[in-house]
Amino acid sequence: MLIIHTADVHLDSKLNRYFDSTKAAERRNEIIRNFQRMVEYGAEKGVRGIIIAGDLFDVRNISAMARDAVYSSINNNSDIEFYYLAGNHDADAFIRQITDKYGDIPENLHLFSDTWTSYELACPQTGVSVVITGAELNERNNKKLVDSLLLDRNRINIVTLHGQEVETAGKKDAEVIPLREYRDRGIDYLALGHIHEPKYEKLDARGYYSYAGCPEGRGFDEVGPRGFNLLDVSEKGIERTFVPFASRIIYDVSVDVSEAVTSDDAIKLIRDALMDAGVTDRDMVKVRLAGNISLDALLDTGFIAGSLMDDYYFVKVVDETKPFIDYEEFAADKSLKGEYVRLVKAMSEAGEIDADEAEECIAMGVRILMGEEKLV
Ligand SMILES: [Mn+2]
Repeated sequence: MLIIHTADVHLDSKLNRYFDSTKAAERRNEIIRNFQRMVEYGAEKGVRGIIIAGDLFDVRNISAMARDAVYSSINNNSDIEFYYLAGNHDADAFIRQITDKYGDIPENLHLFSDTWTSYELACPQTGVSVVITGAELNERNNKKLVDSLLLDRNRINIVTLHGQEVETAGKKDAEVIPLREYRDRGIDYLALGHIHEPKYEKLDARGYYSYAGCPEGRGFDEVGPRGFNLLDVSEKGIERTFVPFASRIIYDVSVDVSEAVTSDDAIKLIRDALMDAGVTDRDMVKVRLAGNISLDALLDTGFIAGSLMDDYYFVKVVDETKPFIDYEEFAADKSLKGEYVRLVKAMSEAGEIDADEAEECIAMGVRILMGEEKLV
């Protein structure tokens, strides 16, 4: 029996940090489409249940588009049972809105509350069944909730929660999941939401815990493959496979541009590096310029990013290069530039500024003296 575990979809995310309004709207639609595609995938594969471990929506003001898309996905797939645990972003807006508009929630949509609720899900073909138990964490129930978790150890148990994993809980933490307290309770699979990076680890001798991660990366803190967990439940237990499913992947790539003297040299090096990293024209990438570059080099991050934007969905370029300074070269230089370099070097040697500051002063000062950089 197959079950999907997803979380942190964040439908209706603003996405205005990097994108203009057109691109942000396009990405929001892609996130909605990702959810629809996942349900279509589930229907095709004969998936029996979809667990949504919180943060299906990003904001309290749910768009009509996202609401109707989720409603239809659930309502049109009555062979799939949906287990929707509200996360810290969800509120109850979705349920209220679909009740207002459609009269009732679909029969195959199952909800949780701030105390434990269990649902049994069985596969008519194989006879395999699993118990899905979940509760929504908040400041009031968090300390005591685990004490009332009573599972039948003879059953296959999935527990779903939305919160930050910690080893042991501190005094007042809401929405934390103290893993130690969830061990040896008969959990086979702990289906978690909240952390956006996919993660799968051993919980105890019997079970595993996993964050499905957000299905589409939204910013440069959500790099790498994104998707959902596909659980294969059998008599032997639960086997988990991560299914990469994002329509675009976000990359963070460091490129050594030590050999570049012009922005165009750097662009060529970057293109090669991005090709090696497998970045496609659909993807988003943060390029970190690295290496030690000559003082004569002029790498304009704005120009570089602008050029690369033609070939990728979105590009951000950050300059993390260090200047390569050959002090010998300036030892006998009679120009103002030579004088300046010797002065900064003397200050560094006298301990008035540290080596990093000296490098920065020299790199900036030399460029200004050469008239190639404006004072900001
Ligand atoms: Mn989240």
